[in-house]
Amino acid sequence: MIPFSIQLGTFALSLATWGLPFDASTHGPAVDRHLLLNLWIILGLAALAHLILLVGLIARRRAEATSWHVEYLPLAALAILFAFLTIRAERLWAAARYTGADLSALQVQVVGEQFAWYFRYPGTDYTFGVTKPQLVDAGAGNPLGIDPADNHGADDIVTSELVLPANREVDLRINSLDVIHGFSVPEMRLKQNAVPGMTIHIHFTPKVPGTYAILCTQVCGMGHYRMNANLRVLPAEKFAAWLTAKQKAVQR
Ligand SMILES: [Cu+2]
Repeated sequence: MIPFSIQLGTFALSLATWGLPFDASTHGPAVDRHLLLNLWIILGLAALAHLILLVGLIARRRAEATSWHVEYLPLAALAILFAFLTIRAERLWAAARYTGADLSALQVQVVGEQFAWYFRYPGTDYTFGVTKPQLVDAGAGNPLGIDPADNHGADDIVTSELVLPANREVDLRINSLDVIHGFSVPEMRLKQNAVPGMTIHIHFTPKVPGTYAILCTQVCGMGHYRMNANLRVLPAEKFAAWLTAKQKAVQR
């Protein structure tokens, strides 16, 4: 009974004080529905398991040979239930990653580095310039190692805050310069590891303008606690003005 009381107490406390963070993305409601479905099913199963245990203790039946279906039928039912939950979750995961973004989506590169986030926009040519690890030099103003010999890189915009327009799909390509970092924006229901040597795409549509915290969710070193940045979602016209100002600054 004590473990069950702790579970029930934790659940009540989480409902009363924590809840899910505010949702500012278009795919968020589906993710939230799935999370809560998981929570209710697990809570129901935990309650059922404890009830069976309690009835067993009170009845104090003599041990007798049980037939196979008493053990295997509940196990089969659980296997089917968890397969259903897994497939449902996999569909949500795939919708943001494997199906690919719309061709009109805004392209932004997200790069994690001990202990900062950098964001790169492809500029007026809509093409990212080539980067080379040996050119990475944050002190000289080239934290991502953009190759000056490649013309596509000349108009690339690199920022330390992620600025996005509301109600337009965004295709993020996430990678890391050193160790594994975790790119996470709770209000956008986004969480994706940044893995060195890999470019991982994730696409979503922010819907509510505002400022949101970007966190690193992988313990990536001594400075992990201060590895954060801001996501600023702007109305379309304000975002266009911001981007134009940034482009002018790069061309100067
Ligand atoms: Cu990190």
